[in-house]
Amino acid sequence: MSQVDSKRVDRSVPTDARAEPARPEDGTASGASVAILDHTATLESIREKVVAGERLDLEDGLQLMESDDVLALGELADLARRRRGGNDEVYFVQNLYLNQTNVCRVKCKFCAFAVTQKQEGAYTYTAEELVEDALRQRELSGFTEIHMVGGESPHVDFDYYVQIVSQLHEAMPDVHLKLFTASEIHHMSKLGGLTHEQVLRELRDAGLGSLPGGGAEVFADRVRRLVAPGKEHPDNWFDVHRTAHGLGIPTHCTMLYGHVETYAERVDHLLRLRALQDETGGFLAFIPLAFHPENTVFEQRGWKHTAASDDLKLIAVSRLLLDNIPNIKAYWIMMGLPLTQIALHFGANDVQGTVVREEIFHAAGAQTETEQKIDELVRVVREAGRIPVQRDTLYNELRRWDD
Ligand code: V47
Repeated sequence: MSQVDSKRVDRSVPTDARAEPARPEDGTASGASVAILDHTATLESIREKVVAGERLDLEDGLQLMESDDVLALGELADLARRRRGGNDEVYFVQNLYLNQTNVCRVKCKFCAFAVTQKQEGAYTYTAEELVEDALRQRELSGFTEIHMVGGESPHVDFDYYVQIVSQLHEAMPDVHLKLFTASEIHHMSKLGGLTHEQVLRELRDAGLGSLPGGGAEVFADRVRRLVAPGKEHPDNWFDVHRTAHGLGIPTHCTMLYGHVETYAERVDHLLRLRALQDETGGFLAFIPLAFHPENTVFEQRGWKHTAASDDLKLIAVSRLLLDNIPNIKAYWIMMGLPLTQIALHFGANDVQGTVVREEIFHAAGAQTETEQKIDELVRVVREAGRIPVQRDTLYNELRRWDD
């Protein structure tokens, strides 16, 4: 049984924890059984809700995840997107990726990027080095955003992060700084003996513009215990994002799928994000992140890259359930450009960015380029029958190609 098949019959959020990631063939299917679904009828009742503008619930989410009718899911998601005001525009941002350090104390089992300070290849850049690098890159491409995430290094202090933000902001005041996952913000609060609010206020005052959505993984305790036992509790992820939204700092949100999570745990994750968005409205976009197993313990245990059908399903179901998050990103770095084009017909309306120099997915086996030029992204979006729109981080239009 494949990893994906193993999830189809498990509709509960399991509570048992295992010390190690399960082998694919161990799955979560044992003993469970559900009635064979009449997929056509099921999707028809969900379609009626979409057309009526009714919110989908947990049961709907499970039925969507369990459906093998990927084309029908895509069509439904595109319908939902359009009924909520979406049109043919597809966004991208011109951005530079930086990683301040790959040194990390956490040792998440899905991660091929992190090292310890003593390992070969460990690096921690100073604020000056990051500024110098960014300025050099800026001569080559006129990015409007810096996206930076990194490890939770125990060998730096909170001031290190403040210096990074303030020096980048001073050197490039017109560039939006989208820096540090909620996990890193939580780490800073520990380093500095500060609350999340104190950390975020200080970083915002130094020039931070928004937060990326990483660190969310899958919120279910069972999954966290299996894939990221050393990571802070998901409550901290929510507290950081809720606090950021309260301070006027918009954020992104993610889900890392395709490892040990069940369909029920995916739906639970999406509904938790939707609930916070109801409360704050601070999420700009959701980005499903497909697990890349290379150079992780999962590779040794037989895990493979997610199937294209699962990637498309994730895009579609996210669009259908996250009725209050305006943008769903098809991350070309993870799915490649051809599948990204199809994802634009499955509910996605953003292809992330030009992404100069991605490291996290490439450490874990991504075969995609590490950079796309604007011309190439424009071509890809156009060939998919959509209108390319270059945006800034806050989704203001900078340029469009609709001739
Ligand atoms: O939290 C780590 C994921 C995240 C692997 O907000 C992996 O626009 C797949 O935050 N296979 C960090 N995923 C990256 C991140 C991000 C990326 C793109 C866009 C945005 C955004 C944010 O990367 C981690 C984890 O969930 N990750 N290792 C891996 N082997």
